[in-house]
Amino acid sequence: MKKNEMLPYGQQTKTGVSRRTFLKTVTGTIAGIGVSQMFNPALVSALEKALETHPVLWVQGQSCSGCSVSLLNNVDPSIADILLKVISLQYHPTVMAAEGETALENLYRVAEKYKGKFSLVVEGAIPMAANGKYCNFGELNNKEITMVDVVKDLGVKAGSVLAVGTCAAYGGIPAAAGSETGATGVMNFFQTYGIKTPVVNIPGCPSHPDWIVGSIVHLLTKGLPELDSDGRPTIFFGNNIHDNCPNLKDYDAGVMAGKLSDAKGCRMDLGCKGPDTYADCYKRKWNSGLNWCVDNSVCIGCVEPGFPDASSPFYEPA
Ligand code: FSX
Ligand code: SF4
Ligand code: SF4
Repeated sequence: MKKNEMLPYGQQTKTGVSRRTFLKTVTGTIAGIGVSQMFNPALVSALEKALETHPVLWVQGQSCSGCSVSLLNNVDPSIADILLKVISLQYHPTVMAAEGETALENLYRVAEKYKGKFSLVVEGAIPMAANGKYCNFGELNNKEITMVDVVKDLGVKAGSVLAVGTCAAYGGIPAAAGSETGATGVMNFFQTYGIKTPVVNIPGCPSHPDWIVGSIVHLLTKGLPELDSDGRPTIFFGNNIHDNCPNLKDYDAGVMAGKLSDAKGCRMDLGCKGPDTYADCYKRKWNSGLNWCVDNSVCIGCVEPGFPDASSPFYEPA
C-alpha cells in the first residue's frame, strides 16, 4: 500500500504510528496549556472506542489549502499517518490517493453508513452565488456536485462539523471586499438552509495544527468543547493576545518598535492587531513552537470573524 493511500474504514494499515504513539503525541503537543487536563485517564480507551464508530470526513471548498498544509507540516510523527490511521480520516482531497467519482462515491457512502456519528471537517469557504458553480466538487452519476451540495448533503448527516480555518468559519479571504462568489462560512451557510448540526469554528489563516487535532480529539472523547460567542473553543481562543503578549511591558512603558526588524518594543505602531484578537499563539507559537507572528512581524488578527477586511491594512495601526 502506498503511504498516503486511503483505505476503506476499518481496513487501515497497522504499520506506521500506533494509536498509543498518537495519543502521546496529542497529549504532548497540547500539554502544558490546559488541554491535557481536559482529558481524564480514560482518554486512551475512550478515544480508541470512539475511533471505531466516528470517522472523519474532510472536504475543501474555497481555500488555499493552507490549513491542510499547516496540519501536514507541523506535527511529528507525520500528521498524515495520524489522520489516515488513527483519527479514521476517510476522505481528504489533499492526502488521499483515490480521486474522481470513486472518491466521491466513497464520501457519500461513509456519510450514509455513519450517519449522525461522523465528523465533517470543512476547509475553505462555501461560494453560494451562481448556484454554487464557483466551486465544483466533482461528478456523481453524470451530475455536477458543487461545494454547496456537499456541505448541505453531508452537513445534515454529520454528528458535528468542524469549520477549519477562517474561510470555513467566517468566509475569510474568499469573502473579502470585492468578492463575487457569495463566499460564506459554515455557520452562516447552515442558518440559510436550516441545518441544525453543531458547528465548531477553528479559525486561523491557516488554523494551528494543535487547534485542529485538539478539537477533533475533544469531540471524539468528550463531545462539543465550550465555545465562545464566535463559535470557537474557549480553550484555544479564550484569551486576548495583547493582554498576554511578551511585549506588553514595553507597551505599558511606551517602548515602541519603529520598524519590523527592531528586536525590541511593542509592535502596535507597525499595525499589530493583538488587542482585538483572541487566540493562544503567544504561548503555543507556530512552526513546532519555534516562533510566532509578533516575533518578526505583527498579529494581523487572522482568527477573527472580520478578517481580512477588519485588519486591513495589515501594517498600519488600527
Ligand atoms: Fe483560508 Fe485555509 Fe487561510 Fe488558506 O484552508 S484560512 S485562505 S491559510 O487555507 O482556508
Ligand atoms: Fe499588544 Fe501587539 Fe504590542 Fe504585543 S506587540 S503588546 S500584542 S500591540
Ligand atoms: Fe493569527 Fe495573530 Fe495568531 Fe498570527 S498571532 S496566527 S495573525 S491570531
